Amino acid sequence: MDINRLPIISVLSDKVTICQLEGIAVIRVIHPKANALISLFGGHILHFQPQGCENIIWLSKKADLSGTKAIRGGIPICWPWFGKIEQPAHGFARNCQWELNQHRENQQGVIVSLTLCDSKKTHSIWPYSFHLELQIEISDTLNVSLITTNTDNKTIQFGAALHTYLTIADITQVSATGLGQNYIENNQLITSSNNIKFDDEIDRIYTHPDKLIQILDPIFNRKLSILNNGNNAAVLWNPWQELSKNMPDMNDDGYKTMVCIESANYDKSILLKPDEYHVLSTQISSDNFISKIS
Ligand code: TA6
Repeated sequence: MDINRLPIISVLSDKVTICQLEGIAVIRVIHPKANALISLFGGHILHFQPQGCENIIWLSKKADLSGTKAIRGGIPICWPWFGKIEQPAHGFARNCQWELNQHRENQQGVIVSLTLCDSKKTHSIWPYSFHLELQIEISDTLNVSLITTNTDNKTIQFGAALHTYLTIADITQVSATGLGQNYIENNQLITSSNNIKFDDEIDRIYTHPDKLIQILDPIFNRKLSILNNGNNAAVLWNPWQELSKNMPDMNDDGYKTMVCIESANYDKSILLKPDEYHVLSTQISSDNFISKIS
């Protein structure tokens, strides 16, 4: 996708523009430090490309951009739960229209803040009042923070994930570090000190990850560093061939060029009393792989 050619809806500054991408409105950032696209539908980051680098965030070529279905790729906001604990899968925040709260910019980059509050629609799914703010800092690195504030008069209990799809050159050639040895897969708790192999579908909740997770990509000659905070797990997902074929919004070979590393609270274990808040974050950066290890 050529983000320079999107039809413009309104201009916020010479670097920040609201554009139309098929059925959704997106905030387009074109800055000397990095370019980015953020969909107001879902509060969903679709693109992040520091200057001089390959795009870091993967978006499916067949993603549904009509604004009626969750978008395949980018950074879906899973909230107020992760996975299929309840319906809809991964919560409702990724299917809601978010508001642009404010944006700020300087020579170092652009900060965009989006908000989502409870509504009649959200109360029909989850009967609590809340305020969500998504702070997105676009610079050499991408910093994403999801701030949940309990505006209800009862304690709320929830989970969340920043379900990041990362762009890689070839799934069979990458390796991952920092995920730890303990994970849940197919409802089983597994401990393994073996290196992670990418040769089949993988869907794991790592329960004791390091703060820093890295994806080493020798073909793109880069190391993606993911620094998570406020999470109790890191999720690793690649659907592989068969599942990709069965997903209408994924190319058959889409699995080859993506891997999900998610900053997650997978089990609805966050409790917030009225007026309390919680911050879940992820910071993503790219370094030259070869030069750093030599
Ligand atoms: O985070 C991994 C996962 O929960 C997988 O189980 C897989 O289903 C994936 O998310 C995508 O979920 P989605 O609802 O977007 O199809």
